[in-house]
Amino acid sequence: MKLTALAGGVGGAKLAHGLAQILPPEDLTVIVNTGDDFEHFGLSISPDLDTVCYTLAGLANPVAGWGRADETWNAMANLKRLGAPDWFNLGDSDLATHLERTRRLREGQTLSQITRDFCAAWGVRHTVLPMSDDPVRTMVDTVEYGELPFQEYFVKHRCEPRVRGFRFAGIESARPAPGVLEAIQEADALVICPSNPWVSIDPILSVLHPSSFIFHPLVVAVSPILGGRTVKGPAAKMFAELGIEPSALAVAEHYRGLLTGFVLDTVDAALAPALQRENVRTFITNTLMNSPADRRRLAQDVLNFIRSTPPNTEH
Ligand code: FO1
Repeated sequence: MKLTALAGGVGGAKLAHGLAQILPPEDLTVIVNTGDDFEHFGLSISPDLDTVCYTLAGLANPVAGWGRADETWNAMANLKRLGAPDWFNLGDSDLATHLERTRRLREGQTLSQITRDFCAAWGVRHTVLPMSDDPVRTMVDTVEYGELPFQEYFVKHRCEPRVRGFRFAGIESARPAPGVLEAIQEADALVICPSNPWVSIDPILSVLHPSSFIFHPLVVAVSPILGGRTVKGPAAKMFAELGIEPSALAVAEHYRGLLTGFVLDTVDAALAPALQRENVRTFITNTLMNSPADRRRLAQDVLNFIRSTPPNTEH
């Protein structure tokens, strides 16, 4: 079975890793959000792409989920000593990625070419595609500071400002990267990973719409919210600040019209009937991914669910 997964950073990377443990390389493509990308110290940084690639390569920091395992921080310590901005942590090994990506982009290579080469160098055999080679920058509209570039909201201000809305700067002229539309058309099913719907998945959907996504007959999402909270990141806080009660149901509502099936955590089993009334099939399981074995188990659940779900011909 050929799957295409849509993913943001840490949560998306974990499920992608689980799927990659089961599916052969030719059967899994991961399309990754690039709305979090930014320039820092003159370097082009693609946090979600790096998180997905490092995770699939087995190189990711197992505690933080982003950055590299066994990282050293000499460059950062020395930058700090010079009075340089130190709110965004760049490890020594990770810096090599940003240096080489920046050099290649300046030479005229595309982000998707560079990602393909980096994956080959890191031993990642499944296909990882940036959603677009064109720059898209997620801007978070906040009560306290007005519009903030995503990483300033997320890292510098630790997601504390209250959110009023989002804008994906550059989205009007951004085209899906080479291979993205094909990966969607050729997939037997699409999986929306348990990533933030507002800032990880919406940028990808915005690049795709209206070309193809909404017509896919089999789309399954895994809820990033369980028991009204997120495991990591500000998704639940964002829902609340936008006036929507954070719940798995709110996530499914967010993807209304796209979904064939929805995977809920066991703590949210009581929400299943409401979804079924909306014609969305549900699957209830433990969605926590605390270990590589958990990732594989959840991925297997998602695959079994997809196999038992008939495509929605009304899409
Ligand atoms: N997240 C943090 O919370 N603090 C950091 O200093 C930080 C540095 C960083 C460096 C490289 C990278 O690829 C990711 C990094 N992240 C950091 C994670 C990143 O900002 C977010 O996880 C994503 O953008 C949200 O998906």
